[in-house]
Amino acid sequence: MADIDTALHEALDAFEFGAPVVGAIRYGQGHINDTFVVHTQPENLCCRRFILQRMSPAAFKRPDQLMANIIGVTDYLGREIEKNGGDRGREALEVLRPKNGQPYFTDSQGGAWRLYPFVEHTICYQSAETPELFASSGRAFGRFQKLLRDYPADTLYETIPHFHDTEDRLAKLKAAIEADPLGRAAGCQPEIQFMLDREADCSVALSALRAGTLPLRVTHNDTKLNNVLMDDKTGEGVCIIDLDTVMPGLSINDFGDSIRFGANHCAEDETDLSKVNLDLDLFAAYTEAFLSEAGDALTDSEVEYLPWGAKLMTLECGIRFLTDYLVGDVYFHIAREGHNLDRCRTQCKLVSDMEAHWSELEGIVAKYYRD
Ligand code: ADP
Ligand code: GN1
Ligand code: MG
Repeated sequence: MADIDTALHEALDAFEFGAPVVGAIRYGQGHINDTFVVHTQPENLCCRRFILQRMSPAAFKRPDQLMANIIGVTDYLGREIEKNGGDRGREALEVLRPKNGQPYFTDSQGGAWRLYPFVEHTICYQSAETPELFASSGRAFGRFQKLLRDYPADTLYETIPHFHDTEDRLAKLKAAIEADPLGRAAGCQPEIQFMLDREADCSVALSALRAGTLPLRVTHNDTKLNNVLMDDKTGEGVCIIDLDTVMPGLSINDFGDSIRFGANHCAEDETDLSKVNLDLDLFAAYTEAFLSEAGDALTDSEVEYLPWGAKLMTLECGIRFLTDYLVGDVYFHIAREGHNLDRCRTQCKLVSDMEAHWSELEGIVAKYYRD
């Protein structure tokens, strides 16, 4: 059994913080990595903070490749931000190497740890409190897409194979239903049926990719609102974080995953489904903002498929939560029994809502394209 406290102490010894460490505590609401904020106390100066993370062994089999991607992308973003007159120390993550000079530290249990400066004077929101705030995140993710437009995609490793391969996600769900190792399938038949009824949908974006209608780009692939840090005074997006899944992918998925998580007023694990509704005003605010930054870099077909990005990311995430529930919650961190099933149910509700409002979604996208 992995002992995270022992490993954390080894990691704290492995990095140079430049001042005494006064504490390290769990931080944030990510579902994947083990994240700690480290407080240090330089003499006669304010406390300096760092983000120390153990990369998830369940999600990432090759931390060497993962960190090569992140170092390549953060260096590139930093240079582009500087060229545009921005502040690279604040607007791009910076990988801080361990004392041994490697890109990350491996503890005695095999865990891989990395360190970033804490980006201060920012807020990480868990829900879009206003359309303005959500729009700021849309501009930030749109800008990210644009900044990486010319990044050499062939130098990126695929950190999680088949990450947004929705057909493969459905196949894995079917395998989990078949194996049903914990006997949980009987208790979630409506959710299983919901996913199986949408088998044809799972191929829509992939068929467009195979047909050459949608191009592969360098994308973030995990564009939740809590993966962008917002300025604590202006509310503008400052820094895109959680770069573990920056890989060749579809622009519509980056748009779609933001909508999935942010265009409603509920937490992803809300159990009162009557509260879980797609908010068309939030959808419109994000669409306008995202297109204002990324629009020129996208083709007509990509823009036309944006509603599909929203629906497919939501459907796929529901499939993933359900699969993880069936196999015993081995991938997403959970805080209670049935947590992944609760998360799956909110995704089903949002997919149904998107289906019910499909022509409105298309109309909003058309309205803001080259407006
Ligand atoms: P996960 O993959 O588990 O979601 P993240 O990289 O998103 O891990 O980090 C989890 C949380 O930690 C983020 O949602 C954010 O609140 C916080 N965080 C991560 N990196 C930084 C940073 N450099 N500065 C400030 N907060 C950060
Ligand atoms: C995970 O890492 P985090 O918490 O930002 C997951 C996403 C899911 C999301 C659902 C690497 O995101 O793909 O959409 O949970 N990240 C990975 O909330 O699997
Ligand atoms: Mg995250």
